[in-house]
Amino acid sequence: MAGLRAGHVVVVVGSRAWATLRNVPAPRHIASGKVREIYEVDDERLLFVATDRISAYDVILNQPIPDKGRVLTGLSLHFFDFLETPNHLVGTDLSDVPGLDDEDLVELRGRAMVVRRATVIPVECVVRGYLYGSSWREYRNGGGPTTEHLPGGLRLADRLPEPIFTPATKEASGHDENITEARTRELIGDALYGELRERSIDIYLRASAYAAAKGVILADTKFEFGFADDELLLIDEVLTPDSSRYWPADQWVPGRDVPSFDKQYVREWLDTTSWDRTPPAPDLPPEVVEGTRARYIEAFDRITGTSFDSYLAGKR
Ligand code: Q0Z
Repeated sequence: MAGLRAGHVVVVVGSRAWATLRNVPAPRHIASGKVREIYEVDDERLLFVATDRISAYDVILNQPIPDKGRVLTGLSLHFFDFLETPNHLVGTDLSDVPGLDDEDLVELRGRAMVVRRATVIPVECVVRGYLYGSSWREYRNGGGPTTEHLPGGLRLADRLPEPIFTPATKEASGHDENITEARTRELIGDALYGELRERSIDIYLRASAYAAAKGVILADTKFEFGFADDELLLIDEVLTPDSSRYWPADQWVPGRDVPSFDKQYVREWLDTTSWDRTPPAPDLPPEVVEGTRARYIEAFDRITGTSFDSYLAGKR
C-alpha cells in the first residue's frame, strides 16, 4: 500500500492537532504479487489488497486501471457469498485494522479483505472446462501434464467432455508449471489430492453454471487452498478475471482464439504498436485506460447481476 508510513510525530498547536497524527506503526507488509499485496493484521489475520495494476502479455503495464482492484475484490466477495464453501474471508470492515489512517482507508475502500491466515498448500488448483492456453499448447505439441486424461481429436477452445483438474506449482520465475497427477500426489499426498480435486471441480461446476446463465463462459480458473485450525479453506482471490478465463458466450468459436472479457481491448491496442512484449510496455493512452476500466466494470455488472456503483456505495 503506497502511503503507509511508520510512526509520525504528534504535532499539537494550542489544543488542536493540525497534522495527521500517527503514533502507531503501519501494517507490516507480508508479500507482493504482480497485482496484489498482503499485510499483517495480527497473528491470525491478513489484509489482502487488490491493486489497480494490470498485466498484459505477462508484463505489468505502466498505467494502472482505476478501480480494477475494487472490481476484482467485489467479484471475489460475490463468489465467496455465492459458493458458501469454507473460505478465508473474515470481512471488509477495516475500522479495527490497526495502523490505517484516513488516507489509507480511502485508498483501500472496496479493494481490501481481512482474511484468516492459513498455511498455504503449495499447489495451484486449476480447473479447465475448455482446451485453451498452456493446456492447448501441450495438447498440440503431443501432450503434457494437463492433457493426460483427454481424448484425441480436440480443437483449440473446444469444450472438454468434463472439467479436468490440472494442478500447477508456482515457480521462482513467477510462472506456473503444470504438473502431473502423480507428481501432485507425491507433493501433497493422495488424501489431500482427492479433497482438492473434488472441491475444485465442484466449485468450477457451480460457478460455470452460474456464469453460463449470464451469457459468460468460465473457460478455466485457478484456486488456492490453505489450512487454518485443521480446516481446509478456499483462500486468495476467487473467480476474478485475473484468476479465471471468462469469455463472452457469443464470441466462442471452437477452433479459433477467443477474446477475453477483460483484457482483449488493451491487448488489441498493444497489438497496434510495435511493442515486442518485453518490458517496458508502451504507455497506454488515456482513452485506452478508460476503455479498459469500462470493460472491467461491465464484467462486474454482467457477472454479478448488480452494479459496480452499488457495490462501492456499500463500502462507505
Ligand atoms: C496468499 C499472494 C501476494 C497476493 C500468501 N489466507 C492466507 N493465509 C496465508 N497466506 C495467504 C493467504 Cl491468502 C497467501 N498468497 C498469494 C501473494 C499477494 C496473494 F503477494 N500468499
